[in-house]
Amino acid sequence: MSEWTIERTAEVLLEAERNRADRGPITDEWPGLDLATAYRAQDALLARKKAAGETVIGVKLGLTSRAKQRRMGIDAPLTAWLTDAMVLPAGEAVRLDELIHPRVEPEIVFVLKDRLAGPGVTAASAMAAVGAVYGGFEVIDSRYRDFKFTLPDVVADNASSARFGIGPVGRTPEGLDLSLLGCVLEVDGQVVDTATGAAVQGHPGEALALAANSLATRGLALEAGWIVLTGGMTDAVPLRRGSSVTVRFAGLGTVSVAGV
Ligand code: 0L1
Ligand code: MG
Repeated sequence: MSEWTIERTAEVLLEAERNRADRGPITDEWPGLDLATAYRAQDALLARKKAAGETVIGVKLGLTSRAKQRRMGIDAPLTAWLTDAMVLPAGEAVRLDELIHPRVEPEIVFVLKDRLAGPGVTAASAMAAVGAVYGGFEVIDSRYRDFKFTLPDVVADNASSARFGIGPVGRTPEGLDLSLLGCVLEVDGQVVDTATGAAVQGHPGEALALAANSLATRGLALEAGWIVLTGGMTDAVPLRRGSSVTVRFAGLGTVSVAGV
């Protein structure tokens, strides 16, 4: 077995994604995988996706809510990349044979009208760069068995990214109190969870500022036109064949995703 490196980590995780084969945490085999190295592995994974034709269209935050942090046993947020291959057009079902063990979570989504570069970005300056706010969902699909990982593991795995969808209603942030923006999460018509935007770092604008400031430490910025998923508002629910997950947002419409 060859030595663990950044490039090998990226290749192993990409292969797990392509083959729909979960695995144990990389840190079990490479305790030296620290957070900074994991972000370099995430970038190496992105470079492979770009070489295969994918385009970066934004950024996602993960583990920004207490519900998510508690479930995953990790108390720090993280950032990862969104590419065009992850977009699930409205009404399109998720093919479960393309994924390992998908779970769905509600997200408050921003589309940026301006470039946003840290350091020193505050929630207020972050929100000034937002062109539109949407309700949406993320389908996560960790490449680690049973979603068991440490922070560096999940960072290297591009924060379990798989698919995401955006709802039908985009509104400018002016006049919206995002901390009070409610969502109701349903599985096959049954309510399973609820949250408000305050679940996401107190206000989703704080999550956006966190993304800009965190990218700045790597010499990167959020670009105008990019999509930002601010992080699961509730725990994620499994997506099963023949089943559908719906999120109803206050003032931002309803999004649904089915598993086939
Ligand atoms: O939005 C999120 O909190 C996604 C977190 C990604 C890690 C995971 O839950 O697998
Ligand atoms: Mg998410």
